[in-house]
Amino acid sequence: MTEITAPKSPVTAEQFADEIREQLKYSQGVTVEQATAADVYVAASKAVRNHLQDVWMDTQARTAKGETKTVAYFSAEFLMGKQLENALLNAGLTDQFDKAVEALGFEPKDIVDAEYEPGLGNGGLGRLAACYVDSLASLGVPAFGYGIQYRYGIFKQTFDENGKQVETPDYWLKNEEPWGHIDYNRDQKVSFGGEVVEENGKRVWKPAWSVRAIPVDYLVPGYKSGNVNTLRLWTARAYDEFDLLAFNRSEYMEAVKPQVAAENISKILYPEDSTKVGKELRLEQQYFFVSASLHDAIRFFYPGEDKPDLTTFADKICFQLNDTHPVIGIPELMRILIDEYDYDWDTAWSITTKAFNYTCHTLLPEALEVWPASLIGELLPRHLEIIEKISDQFKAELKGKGVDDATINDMAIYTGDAVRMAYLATYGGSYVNGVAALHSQLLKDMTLKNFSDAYPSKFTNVTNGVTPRRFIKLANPRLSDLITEGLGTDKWISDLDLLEGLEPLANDDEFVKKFAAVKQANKHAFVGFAKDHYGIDIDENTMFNTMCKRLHEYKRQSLKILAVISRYAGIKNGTINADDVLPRTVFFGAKAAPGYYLAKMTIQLINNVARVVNNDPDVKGKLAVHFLPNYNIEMAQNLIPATELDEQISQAGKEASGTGNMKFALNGALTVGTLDGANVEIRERVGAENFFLFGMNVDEVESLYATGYDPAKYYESDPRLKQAIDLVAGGTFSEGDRNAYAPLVADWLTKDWFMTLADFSSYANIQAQIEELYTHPLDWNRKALLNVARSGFFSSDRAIEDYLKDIWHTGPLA
Ligand code: B1H
Repeated sequence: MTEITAPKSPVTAEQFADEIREQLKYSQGVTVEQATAADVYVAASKAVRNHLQDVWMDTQARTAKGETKTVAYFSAEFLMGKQLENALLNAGLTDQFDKAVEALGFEPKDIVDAEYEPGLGNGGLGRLAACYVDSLASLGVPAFGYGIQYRYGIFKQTFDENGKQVETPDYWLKNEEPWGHIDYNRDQKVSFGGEVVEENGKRVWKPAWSVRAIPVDYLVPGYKSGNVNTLRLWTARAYDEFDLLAFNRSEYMEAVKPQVAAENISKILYPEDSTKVGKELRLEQQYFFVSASLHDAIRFFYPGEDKPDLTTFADKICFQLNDTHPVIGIPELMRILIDEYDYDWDTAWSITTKAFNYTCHTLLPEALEVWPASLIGELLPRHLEIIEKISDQFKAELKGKGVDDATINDMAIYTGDAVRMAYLATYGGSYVNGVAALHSQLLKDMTLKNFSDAYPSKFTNVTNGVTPRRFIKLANPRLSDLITEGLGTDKWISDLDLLEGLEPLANDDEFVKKFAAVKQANKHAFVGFAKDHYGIDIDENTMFNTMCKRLHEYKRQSLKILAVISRYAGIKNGTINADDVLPRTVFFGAKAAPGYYLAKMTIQLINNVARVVNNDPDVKGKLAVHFLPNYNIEMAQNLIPATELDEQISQAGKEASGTGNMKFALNGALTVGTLDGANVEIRERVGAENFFLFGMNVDEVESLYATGYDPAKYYESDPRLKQAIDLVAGGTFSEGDRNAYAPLVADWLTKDWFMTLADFSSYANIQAQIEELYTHPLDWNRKALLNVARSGFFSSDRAIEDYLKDIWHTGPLA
């Protein structure tokens, strides 16, 4: 038995400085005098890692005993953000670091900033995975994150001289990356292609090619928890086996093709958010990391055993499927159990269904992955056989439940030419959850209705959450200090419900003024950040109004920009009295999928509205618009604390949850939003009077679709809207070119699938209410403070507690 060892004893700043010097010398080979900030960053990171190492190994040893069920979070994306500052915080080394670095002659901030942000995710789904591994470690739960170490993360976004998005590759590993531990000795072989043959009455897969999956381990330190978990990201390498036959024929390029293909598997993150990709390489990626991870889990819990008793496997570990991307894991575990460990079908099925659970993150039908059977058959022929058998078994089971044939047909996992991954996940696992109350309800009522009717007890909800460590403590030190002062403790960092204790202080004008001063200081700091990073000048005495998230039609950046244009036009033509206008600075941050035509055109429009508005003396001091390039975690950490008004304006029923909405509320912004995703719960908790609600609800949207939606009607009936669209169509934002935005305008007027025009009036009307409140700073800040006090529920610690209780049925290590 491994004894539990105490975390390594804390160091002094002097010792920590010595450790950094040591790293500079032995790993960088530079003196302190020669060292750059980048050197010190690497050295300090390695020193911090060394401090975490004992606890990490101890956590693994305790985890491996298998006495407490482990959670494995399977996700194609982990959008971690910069590591150093977070590791320091969670390890309790921030003060020592600051002093040590200063003693070496550097600014702590410069060292932290020297880190290159890993962008191994698209947006909310990837960031959620990162918040969840942080909370699992902080709660002391034994857990692994399993995913892919892409060579290229989400693309870097810039804008060309016409305001169009330009994507450049994000080669984040170009310099030394001190966090990932590459472990060549824990590799796994992942095979593809070939055929299935019958041998001695058994189906035997004879793959055509294999790749080597090598784990790169990232330490996930819990916040002062004495636990360090593992995020294991796989990288693909070729085996150096050549196709000798081809080689002998001197077809060298042919011979090395499989090697090239192998390394491609982990080369790039697909930049599509909320749409299915349907590409062969994507399926290869999914199978690659899931197969390696399942084998890794078996090896971890049954080390060195040839014939382990895997009937207890699901008591040792459970696999959370982060959307459909890892769902191929279900037939893969079946294959492993049957083909590699000789279990019969029923035993394998019983283990598999116990081991898996599935989180759905969408309602958009186009986002639910459906793979062509021909593709699966070519790449994973044995899996296709298993999927067919699962599908047949499922049909029989439904028949036994008395489900009619038409419904059974609608529910088919395998349709004959396609495999529906969401259906496979729902049938093949124990629980299915949506990511906000409304979303989970809509899954049951619509997207997965037949499944919920047949298996009601499988369905549950876990409302998303965000980690207070990164998104309050690190992002907003001023607010953090004020919260600690108000509560008289900093325990809120790991128990966010304590924020409720701030509620009485909303009646204390002095405290509210301090809160307002924090916001003002954050705005001031952001003005500096924006000057440094983007070279722009911002007036800090304007309302900071932000919309940052992926660019998607359903999220309706169009609605925001049309309202901005309408405001601009109103000031210009005198329908709005310039003296009555509340000065605002509107920030956008958003990446569009490179192939998403209308989204990219929307970016171009916003940039050109910004160009026109910001250069027009008539609106100077009243309205400014900035599209900040390359929205990422670092920008979020700077922009969110400075924001006063947050936009969550998706069409009701389309945003599964949103997590930005939670980050803004927790940082004291007020929200203008629709009844969509987690907005519904945010509003319930912070109070309707502290939330700017507008627009149609889900039922209204549905009935408008049903009666036939005609966007042109709304264009004709609200002169503000008509004027805004006419300006776009008339070339105001394209130097007179009336064609520049024709596709966008045509879409608004004839299709407008997400009903931007229908919600415009309601959205424009609520602005008066927003501005009226803003002219009473004490009232505004009181409401903002109540948003903070009442948003503790949106901690990812609470979300993980929900998963533990309702889905995983496990808890912290003993
Ligand atoms: C979310 C995705 C997503 N939902 C496909 N679905 C992807 C789908 O690479 N792909 O193919 C990538 C991502 N992402 C988001 O998940 C939802 O839109 C948000 O509402 C939600 O807050 C977030 C986390 O649950």
